[in-house]
Amino acid sequence: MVRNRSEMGRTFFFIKPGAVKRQLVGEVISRIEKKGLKIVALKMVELTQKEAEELYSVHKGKKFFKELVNYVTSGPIVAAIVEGRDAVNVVRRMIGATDPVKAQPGTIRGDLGLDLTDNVIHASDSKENYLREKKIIFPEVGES
Ligand code: FUP
Repeated sequence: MVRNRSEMGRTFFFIKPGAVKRQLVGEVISRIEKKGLKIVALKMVELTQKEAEELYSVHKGKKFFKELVNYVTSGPIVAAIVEGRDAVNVVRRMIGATDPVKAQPGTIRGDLGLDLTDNVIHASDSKENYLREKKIIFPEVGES
């Protein structure tokens, strides 16, 4: 079905180091692809301390900030940009609540995680944050 271009959107997510170590990359990407979202960009990287601090800059100063930055820099992550109808909100609903204990079964965090910091996946929560976050990992991908 041809969709109105204005309904289309992009979002950014990354699979966290714990989930990469647990070999859940295929499972997570498969769920997102099966939903109908199209992968526009995909890469495995190790975040530098500076990149991690930029990604989580909204949490700077909070007591869990240092632990969070240490955790996301502890091993490779798999980051992606995906495209589809209302992508930001669709992916946020698919990942579920921040704390996997509270995330509904059927969501990525609800089904695949248990720990709050090691909560499987990060995804942008607004178009503004998508543009800010994707620039850190995918500076070569244009804004749209
Ligand atoms: P989310 O957008 O769902 O990833 O949630 P937040 O932006 O509120 O939190 C960012 C990350 O900080 C979460 F992935 C988990 C981590 N976190 C903690 O480790 N401890 C806390 O008390 C809150 C969040």
